[in-house]
Amino acid sequence: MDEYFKYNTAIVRKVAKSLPEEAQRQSPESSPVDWENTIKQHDNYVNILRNEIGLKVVELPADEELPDCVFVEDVAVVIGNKALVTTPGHKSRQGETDAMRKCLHDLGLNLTIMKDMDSEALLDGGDVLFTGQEIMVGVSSRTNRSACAVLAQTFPEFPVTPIEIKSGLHLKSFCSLVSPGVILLSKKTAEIQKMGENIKLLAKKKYQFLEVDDEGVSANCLYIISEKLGPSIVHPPLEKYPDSKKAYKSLSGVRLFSCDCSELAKVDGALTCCSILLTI
Ligand code: CIR
Repeated sequence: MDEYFKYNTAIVRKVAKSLPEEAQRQSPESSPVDWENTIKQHDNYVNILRNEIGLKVVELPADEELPDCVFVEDVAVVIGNKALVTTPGHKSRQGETDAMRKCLHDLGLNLTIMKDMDSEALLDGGDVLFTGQEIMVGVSSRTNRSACAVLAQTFPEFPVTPIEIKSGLHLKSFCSLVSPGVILLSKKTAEIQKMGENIKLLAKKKYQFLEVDDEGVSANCLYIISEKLGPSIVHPPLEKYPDSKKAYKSLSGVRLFSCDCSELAKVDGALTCCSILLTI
């Protein structure tokens, strides 16, 4: 199972200058995104992937017409040498796929384009939790059941398990993989707990669940096995999340990297959103 997480390349995309303004326009009540700090935090994220963990980083330029383009995770699902370019669930994000499609093609991945398979299918990669044995898919305001069928056709070697998302943006807004076979789950609210129970109930493979009584974002992390370091986890700063701190520290033989993504979190971004990890 480990082989699916032995990453050597990360695709990231620069933050568009239009992001803070667009975020403010869409939700004037939310706290404003600080542009300078966003860039600093994103640079640090890229630095951890490249210089600490030792991945090759392919950095796509921003497109000012696409304010959310930094969230590359949503536009492709990659497992091994196969890539599915999604049709993101929000219209404003669908233009982001062009650059990703070209990039994945240039890197030599075996491409499937979702809209060519089913024009009704909608999928944000933030709704996809690949465990190495199974593909869990959040059926959310961004992702529909047709997308589950396309995933099953594209990756027939893995069972696809739909999970209803009733609160928050995506499946990975409250959970992620912390090592093969171990899923970290927030249980902060009754709605989140219910979704977590569904994951446990519907999972087709056996997992260990680490449950934390912290915000969903604390459970969103990157699990990477690199040639340079072996297993590493990039997680949010844990001062505010004592339960998650305990959970991450309980994992043995893993290097932990704290990475602050608080500016992008104001627009529902988490750590997994900002990269696509490749084993090729
Ligand atoms: C959106 O609403 O699409 C963006 N503001 C946030 C996307 C975050 N992506 C992710 O969690 N995978």
